[in-house]
Amino acid sequence: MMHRLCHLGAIAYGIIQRQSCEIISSRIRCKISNENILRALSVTASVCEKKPTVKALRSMKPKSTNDTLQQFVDITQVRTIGGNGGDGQISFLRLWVNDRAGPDGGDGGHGGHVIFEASSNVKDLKHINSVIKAKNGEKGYSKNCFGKNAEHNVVNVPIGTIVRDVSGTILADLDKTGMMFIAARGGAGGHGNAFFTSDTQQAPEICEYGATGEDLQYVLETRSMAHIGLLGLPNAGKSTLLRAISRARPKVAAYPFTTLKPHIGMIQYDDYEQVAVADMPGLIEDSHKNRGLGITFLKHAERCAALVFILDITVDEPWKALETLKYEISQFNEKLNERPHIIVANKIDLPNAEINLQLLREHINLPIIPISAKIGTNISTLLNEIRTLYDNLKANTSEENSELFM
Ligand SMILES: Nc1nc2c(ncn2[C@@H]2O[C@H](COP(=O)(O)OP(=O)(O)OP(=O)(O)O)[C@@H](O)[C@H]2O)c(=O)[nH]1
Ligand SMILES: [Mg+2]
Repeated sequence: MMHRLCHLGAIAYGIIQRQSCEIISSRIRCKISNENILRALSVTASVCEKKPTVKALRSMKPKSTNDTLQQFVDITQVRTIGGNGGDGQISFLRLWVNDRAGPDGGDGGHGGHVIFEASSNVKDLKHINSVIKAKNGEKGYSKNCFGKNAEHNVVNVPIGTIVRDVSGTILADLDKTGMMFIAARGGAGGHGNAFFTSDTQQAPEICEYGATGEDLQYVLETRSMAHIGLLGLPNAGKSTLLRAISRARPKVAAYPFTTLKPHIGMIQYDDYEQVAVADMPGLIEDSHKNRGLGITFLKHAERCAALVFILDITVDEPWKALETLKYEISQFNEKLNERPHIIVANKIDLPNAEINLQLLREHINLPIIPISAKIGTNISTLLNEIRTLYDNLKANTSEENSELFM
């Protein structure tokens, strides 16, 4: 009995001890956790002082080996034809009690208009056909039946599309979602003979043809193309770089003017921000005088909010390439030189790149990012620089020049 009581006492003592232990340990835990929270808070405070860095995402999906055929279309000429109006009808009603019951020819329906509407669903003009037609109105019928009006042909264009006539005069600037421009009016439907009935003319045998729709030509131009434009002499490695940083597949080859039309790629960052980068055709000396591929693609550069100059570091005196690029764009539009930009020295994986890079650094007193677009050296630094440039642009974009940021 005594033995059992002792045993119970020991158990009770054990329980009490364990509980007190738990209380003590929970107190200690509480203290520790409080300390931890304080430490965590101080860490977060110190982290918050620094700007959080965003990383460019690397797509896990394997990239296609085929070249992208679709190019970015930022300017296009288009012919718009409105629908013709339906013809009126000549008809006389015959009833079994009255076989001369009077004229009953109905009017034709109106032809449809061709309308351009600004929409955020489209980003470029590649879906725009060279000829856009609207449907014709239906003809009138007997028994005073009017023909059906044709539906308008509404074509979506990107926000910020400028509509010009062929002589270059600006006719419309569709800079808000839903803004519309009637490019070609449809013809009105013709009247049927019932319309012409009068006191003096009780059985008119006349009707009208539907009017023909307008047939007009326009030049459509998007105002913004990409956030960042890649500029460089032919063969500098612009297309290779776009392939390296995005899923775009512009053609790459070791001969000049491989790229003839611009390509757009998107860089995706881990905070879901997307930065559009445009690969332009190569620029050469006297491009502003329409040499080489001419001023068309200098116009592409105009539609980018910031520029990245890509220099081939393996050529002799690479700083001359930068001078040429800057001279050409300033000759075309002086304001282009004031655009924020980054200078990139490409092909550092090749021999004598290091020496040329040092020489370039001596000649140009600006930050230069050495990369190899082909094997991927230093691409992440460039992507971070692009993101910083983009963030600064976004923060400094006023309402007036916000169109480049659409
Ligand atoms: N070794 C090496 N070769 C590169 C690098 N970047 C590009 N190239 C090569 O340079 C050649 C031209 O590259 P592209 O990307 O077509 O040059 P581009 O500037 O787009 O040329 P254009 O479209 O003609 O103006 C190709 O043979 C590429 O393989 C690089 O970082 N290292
Ligand atoms: Mg190219």
